[in-house]
Amino acid sequence: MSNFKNKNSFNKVVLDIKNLEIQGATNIAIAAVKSLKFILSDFSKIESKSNSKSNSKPNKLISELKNAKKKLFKSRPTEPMLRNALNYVLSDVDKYAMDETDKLILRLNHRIDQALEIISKGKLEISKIGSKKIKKNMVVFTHCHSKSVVDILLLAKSKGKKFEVHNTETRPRYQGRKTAKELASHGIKVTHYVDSAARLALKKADLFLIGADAITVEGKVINKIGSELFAEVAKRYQIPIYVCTHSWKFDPQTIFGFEEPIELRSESEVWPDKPKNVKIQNFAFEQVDPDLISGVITELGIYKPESLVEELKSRNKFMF
Ligand code: RUB
Repeated sequence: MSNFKNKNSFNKVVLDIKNLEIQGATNIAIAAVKSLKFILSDFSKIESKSNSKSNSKPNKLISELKNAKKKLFKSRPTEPMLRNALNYVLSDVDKYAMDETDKLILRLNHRIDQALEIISKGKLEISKIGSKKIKKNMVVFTHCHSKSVVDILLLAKSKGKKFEVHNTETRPRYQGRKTAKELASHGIKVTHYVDSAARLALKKADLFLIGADAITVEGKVINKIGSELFAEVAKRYQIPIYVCTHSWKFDPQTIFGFEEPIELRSESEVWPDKPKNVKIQNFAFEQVDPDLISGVITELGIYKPESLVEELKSRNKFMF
């Protein structure tokens, strides 16, 4: 076991994802993909220690990676981007079972770097496209903490655009505070509202930007609880609603009838010392009806939810 020096670092990432220390679909996918490097680095050290010219076969490494993938999948089962990113790296790993371990390590390190590059280029593209939607003196409403949304706003600010943001605190975990802090620290004017004041926040808004955790084959978007409620209010005030997301949030399993699960978190997050006979339902996410969505801003361009799925089938073949 002492050979596996990075195992704790890997397990920490799994735990941090589980406990929301690492949150937001894109951050989760990046952390998950990077965590595979800990395992590769352990095996690389073992290979160089054994110093053999026997060209060892990578069976043990492959089974360790499959195990790691399972653990990461389970750490946040409601995150298709995490699954897609890990599948991008590992989907054909069995093909290399007859190869040498060090060659597979090289190949996988390269594949991880490619996945990270796709994600980071995608983020940049989403920011570029999204920032064009922000016009002078606009009030932009957002909910929870989406790095995709934050990056759009930061890019717009860096281009010299003058606008302000209204955001909601996002009980029970207050991810909205993270958004408010990040934006304010870059000089963006932010007004922070409790969730139940979202109508007031939206009334004065010109644009509603949210992130996404998952996109289903029916074009439904799954995002933080409250998203559909606020989208319905926004619709009433005729405020355009854009979902900002990398295309890797699409869940190909939904094609085969799999229902995207909605994360049900612990009661204690909402009310730690609640009376025994009070039941709490703490859903973390909800589906947003495609009819409420003006467009989905992705790295591939802006799409209506239904047409995005068609585009993905031809562009992201590895998912299908
Ligand atoms: C975060 C959340 C974000 C999406 C998209 O929820 O709902 O809007 O994950 O984020 P949680 P990003 O805090 O429970 O993970 O745009 O960063 O991928």
